[in-house]
Amino acid sequence: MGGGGEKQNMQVSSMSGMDSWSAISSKDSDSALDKPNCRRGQTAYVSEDGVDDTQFLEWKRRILQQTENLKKRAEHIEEHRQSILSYTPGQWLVETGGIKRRMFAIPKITTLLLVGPMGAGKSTLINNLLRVVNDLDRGFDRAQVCDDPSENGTFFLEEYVLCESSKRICAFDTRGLMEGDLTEDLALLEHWLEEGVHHGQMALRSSDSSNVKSALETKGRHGHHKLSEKREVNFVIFVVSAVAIHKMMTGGNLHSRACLTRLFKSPYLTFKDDRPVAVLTHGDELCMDDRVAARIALGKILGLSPLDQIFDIAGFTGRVVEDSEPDLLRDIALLEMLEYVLQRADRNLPYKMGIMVHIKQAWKGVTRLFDSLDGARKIAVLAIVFCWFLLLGLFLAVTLVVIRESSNMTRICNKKNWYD
Ligand SMILES: Nc1nc2c(ncn2[C@@H]2O[C@H](COP(=O)(O)OP(=O)(O)O)[C@@H](O)[C@H]2O)c(=O)[nH]1
Ligand SMILES: [Mg+2]
Repeated sequence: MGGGGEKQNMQVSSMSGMDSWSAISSKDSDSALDKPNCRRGQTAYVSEDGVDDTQFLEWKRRILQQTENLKKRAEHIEEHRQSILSYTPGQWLVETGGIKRRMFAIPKITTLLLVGPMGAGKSTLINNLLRVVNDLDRGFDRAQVCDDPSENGTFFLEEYVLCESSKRICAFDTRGLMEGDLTEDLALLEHWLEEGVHHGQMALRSSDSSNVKSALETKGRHGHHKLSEKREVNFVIFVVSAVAIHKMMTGGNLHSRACLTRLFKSPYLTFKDDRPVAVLTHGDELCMDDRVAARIALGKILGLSPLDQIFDIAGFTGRVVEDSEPDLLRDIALLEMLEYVLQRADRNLPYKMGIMVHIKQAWKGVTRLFDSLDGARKIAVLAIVFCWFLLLGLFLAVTLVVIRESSNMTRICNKKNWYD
């Protein structure tokens, strides 16, 4: 993948539309303030987090500078697309510490997992990635986008092959988080990251209403997901809506804020020292100051620098909005975000496992399955296991007796033959 030093660091932001950016950059920024929710000058929540006006203006200046740089790089968008299209898993792997390339478990396909709150824009992001990587027409939709995700969200994990020609990169759309018990969300993350993911796998929570449960169990009854290949997750994209952050901070919703932090900081989402990449969506619905403030606030919540690892990419939603994001800026930001993620995925590839690790993993899986059973089922399983061991013991004892008897018989026959 090409690119200079700046691109390697990928401190990039697509930020808002070219028009609204130009407006903000110029002295008269009123044109960017016609949007609902606009709160120019009301960045109090940023101040609460210890960012004073001077710091805020500095962040804003740097973010605007990033956008200017991004505009320049957009001239080479085709090179970025080609570098993604020619990507092969392990391309960015670095042999260090005497560990050779052959010692890494390089997958056939690099798997990215999109996680985040319900309605954050995960499915929209997948559609946008598919469109830009494969150079498809606007409005191309494959992942199911829901205007009311609580009614009809993503309940089954869906695999999307991002690069249709080479089939070397796939992304999984997942069920929205932060709609119920946080411990259940954390358990889902642990399950996906530890056990791997299947296309069509159901993401059920025990706190789901009985209606949802029975509907999902009916829909997923064929268990087709077991036929699909299991994918180990290579990197995570954490999707958050700027509007949600804005509401969270202005409304002083400390609980949601704490939940977001805990989810993001789940050790299962971290690959060695690399945290997931964060994508900030819905920024097009805010005015510039609020958008910058939301990005700074997200950096504080997740413990990231607003300029590093937070990609502000408002998704193309198919709706005709007056000053919607210009395609070119969004597309280059999407491609650069993808390059960043692929580099991180390759750098964190696991080592090939020895037999003992396989046994340990299998044992872990068995104990986890056992723990998930209720009391009566646990007793039944223990009884079955006991009977199996009993039968095995009996079988071994009988086999030993038979072997001993047959060797005795052979000896007697041999003696008889000798006397004869
Ligand atoms: N304005 C705007 N709307 C978005 C953006 N991303 C997603 N949406 C809308 O937000 C809603 C939820 O999006 P969806 O992708 O289904 O969210 P998911 O639940 O995380 O998969 C849909 O109505 C999308 O059209 C964005 O960046 N800007
Ligand atoms: Mg979705």
